[in-house]
Amino acid sequence: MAKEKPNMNVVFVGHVDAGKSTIVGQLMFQSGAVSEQEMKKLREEAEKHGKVGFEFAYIMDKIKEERERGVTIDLAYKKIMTNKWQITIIDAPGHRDFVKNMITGASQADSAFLVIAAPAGVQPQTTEHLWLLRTAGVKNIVVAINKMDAVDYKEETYNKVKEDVGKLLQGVGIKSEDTTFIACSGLKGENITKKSEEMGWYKGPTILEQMDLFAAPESLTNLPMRMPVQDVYEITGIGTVPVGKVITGIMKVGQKVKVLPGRTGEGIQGEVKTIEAHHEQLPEAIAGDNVGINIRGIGKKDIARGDVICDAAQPISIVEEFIATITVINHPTVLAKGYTPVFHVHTAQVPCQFVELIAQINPATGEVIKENPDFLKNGDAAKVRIKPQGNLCLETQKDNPTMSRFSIRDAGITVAAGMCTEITKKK
Ligand SMILES: Nc1nc2c(ncn2[C@@H]2O[C@H](COP(=O)(O)OP(=O)(O)OP(=O)(O)O)[C@@H](O)[C@H]2O)c(=O)[nH]1
Ligand SMILES: [Mg+2]
Repeated sequence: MAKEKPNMNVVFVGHVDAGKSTIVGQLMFQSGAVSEQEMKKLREEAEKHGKVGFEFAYIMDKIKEERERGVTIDLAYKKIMTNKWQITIIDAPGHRDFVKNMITGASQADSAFLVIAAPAGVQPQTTEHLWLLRTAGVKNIVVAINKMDAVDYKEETYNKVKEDVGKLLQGVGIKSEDTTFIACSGLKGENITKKSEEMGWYKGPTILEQMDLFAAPESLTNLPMRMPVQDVYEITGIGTVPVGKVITGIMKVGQKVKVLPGRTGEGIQGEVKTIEAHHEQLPEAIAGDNVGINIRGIGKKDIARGDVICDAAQPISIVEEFIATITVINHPTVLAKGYTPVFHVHTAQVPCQFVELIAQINPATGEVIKENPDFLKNGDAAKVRIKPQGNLCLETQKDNPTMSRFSIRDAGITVAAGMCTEITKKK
């Protein structure tokens, strides 16, 4: 059997109407995943809705409301094989009302294309999405300057947009010189899978070529072992079986592990007896593997969803307090000190209180705008101090990025998202 190619998740983000879905749709069409016949049908449907030009976007936008309005609402996924990877493309919405879906997409991504329409240039969600990509820990970011056909394929316009985006990148700590910029037209299919003859001045990769140029996702196997518990089953003949994904490190049979915070908040120790995936017993599981395990010394009453199974030699901390960088996405009014929504961290859900709004920061540059603001509103980014109201396991962005991220939800909506930068351990 041929060796499977490694997977890489690539998200397309950017302001509404920048042409994300069109680029992805064109990529699928030119790669042969969509036939001429299907394309013709989509063109007819676009015409029917008075949305000529949206036919490529329709490959990604399948919901009725998306097609009628000509806007992406929810995430859409497509697989494509390149020389190096099996790529999962995630097409995110650009409209500000659907930012929470974009955040989910960003949280799943290894790499990203930030799409900007050349005629429009930098727009509000260009900045917001760039900041959210950084919050989600996405390091590989490439800028696609799209709709080049609408500016007569002029290098001058491309350079002007490139310069403006360069300033934004600098603000989030990315060097413009180290960043790839792609001049393309999703609608006309220029520099998507084929080198454009209209833009002889452009020497960089096409969108498809770029896929193979992305650096490999960081190996998470070198970090301490963490397995957030998704569910716990009781299986006859085996006993208690917590299931979930090993998100960092390596778990081995015989390894001493600690379950934190556990029912008591003290944690409880055990030893990995069996590891199973797809009805097969394994000697070990590595970061990315979904498994069910049995731990000697740990019964049904000791473990629940939200607990983290850790290497006993390097356990995760239960936090008394932590400092985080957050972006307010969708709060009905304003967010102030004392607010206590539910924090979703890995598989845990813990109410946490905002005890201090340390500073409002510029989402584009990270610079302090205001010390100790009285409140935060939608679109604001801030450094805040948080106190969990229960036992919460968390790590800093520096120690373990995947265990540092969280979203904040209240009454069914994602109010904010962020990452932990400093922790005070519980005694
Ligand atoms: N001229 C021109 N128009 C384009 C190009 N790419 C997309 N468009 C048009 O831009 C509009 C929006 O395209 P979409 O692909 O839906 O944009 P999007 O970024 O996915 O939008 P949202 O997902 O709603 O944020 C449509 O009318 C497209 O025809 C392009 O390369 N050139
Ligand atoms: Mg779209």
